[in-house]
Amino acid sequence: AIPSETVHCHLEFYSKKWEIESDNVQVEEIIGEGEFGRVMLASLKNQASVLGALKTVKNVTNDSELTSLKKEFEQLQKVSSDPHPNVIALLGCCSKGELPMIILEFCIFGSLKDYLLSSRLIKSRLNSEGIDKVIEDDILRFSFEISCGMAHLAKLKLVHRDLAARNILLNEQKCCKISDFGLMRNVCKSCNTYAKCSDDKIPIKWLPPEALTAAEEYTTKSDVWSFGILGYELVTLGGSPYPSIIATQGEFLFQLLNGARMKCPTNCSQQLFEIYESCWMIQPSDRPTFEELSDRISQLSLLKK
Ligand code: ACK
Repeated sequence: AIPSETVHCHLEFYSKKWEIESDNVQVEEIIGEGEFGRVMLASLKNQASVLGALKTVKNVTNDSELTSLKKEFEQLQKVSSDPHPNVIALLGCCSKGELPMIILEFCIFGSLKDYLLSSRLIKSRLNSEGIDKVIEDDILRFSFEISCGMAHLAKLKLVHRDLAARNILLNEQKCCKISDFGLMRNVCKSCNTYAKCSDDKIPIKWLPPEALTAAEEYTTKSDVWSFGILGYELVTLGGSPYPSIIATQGEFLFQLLNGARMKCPTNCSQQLFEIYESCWMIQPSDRPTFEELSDRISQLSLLKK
């Protein structure tokens, strides 16, 4: 039964299966803060030495923050019935505190984007903070893991909508974990569409033409396009896509429809880049599936051995 004595009970976050008593959650430190909430490191007392990443809202009266967290909780629950090593796992939730919280598995190395940028400074293969100099083998492994995790989300009919290196987390084994999926965080409240909004927070350079037009047909094949852009982030160690294009959403769409695409960076093998390029077909149905992508990437890894 739902406890009635609690003043602050966020019923929409209550789940018998997932509820963790707040007494069993010890907050250690703030890890990050974004527009859509706050992330903290927490230790879970009832599960010996388990660390979790606690996500909450910054302002409980802000509906869009609450909706976003709730949506994330729902999506994570869907995945929990069929978990995957490359998709972030849900550990629990707390509905009874002042702020609702969800608890995710903790990924000590943070986002792949930051990891790639830090690795640029590493001269030898290993250093004391555990950040490696990223070589082609790592890029192939990251690509493979992300495509496997995405194939799994696609199988569960979950569309990510913001697949980018900033939303991939690395755990202690530097294993990729897809996070922040299905949030629709880019939906602009004022105009209520994903595509038409002129808000510059929309990551237009990760989006395919169909997501940049009014049609707003966003599917798993749109995630495939973003996977190709993530590939470019990998091979440039956290570089920004289309570095030479400064354009509004409309101008950018026009350029894509006229065939503007990123070129293979000099340090990247042509075979690997061709895999990422195949994700940038105008027609969604001409793009590969995530299963095909993981097959092609694993073949390339085997060829190298
Ligand atoms: O790049 P970061 O260190 O990784 O900074 C962001 C910040 O919180 C805001 O999203 C970090 N973060 C999010 N989820 C987790 C998690 N499960 N484990 C570790 N860090 C996380 C993210």
